[in-house]
Amino acid sequence: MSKLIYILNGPNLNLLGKRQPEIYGSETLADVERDCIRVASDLGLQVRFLQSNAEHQLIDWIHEAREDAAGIIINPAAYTHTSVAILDSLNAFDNPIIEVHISNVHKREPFRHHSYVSSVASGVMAGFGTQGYQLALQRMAVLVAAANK
Ligand code: CA2
Repeated sequence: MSKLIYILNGPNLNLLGKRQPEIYGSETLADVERDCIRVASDLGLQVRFLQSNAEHQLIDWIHEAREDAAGIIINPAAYTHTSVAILDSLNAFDNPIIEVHISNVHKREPFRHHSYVSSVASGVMAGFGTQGYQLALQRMAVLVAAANK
């Protein structure tokens, strides 16, 4: 049976493709979800693709992932830089975690340079646009296969 990967998206990412295309590109979150489902299926993975503007909802999904996910790919958006609560919930997840940022956060304002999530992530994608999600899935497939050897 194919392994399930949670792809979690934080606040305001529902606006993707609708505002600030110079930073985040013109693809909508629905486009990103469609691409992820296609790439995951080629890799023999299944995805549950979710977005919320609420910190508690993201935490509840991370807890849910403890029961049934082989990995988490997360773009915590602004919570990246603020949320010890999301870090704590990810610390309770035993399988691989990959952090994704569409923009290159290191080229932006200093407050975006620190991530609470990076300390628990196997890897971090930043600045690859929405393609970063597909690249993260490719890496996740390798990590999941290695964990099952
Ligand atoms: O580059 C990323 O993926 C970010 O996680 C995006 C967050 C930002 O706070 C992080 O520093 C970097 C912002 C997500 C908001 O997304 C929007 C998309 C289109 C229009 C407005 C907001």
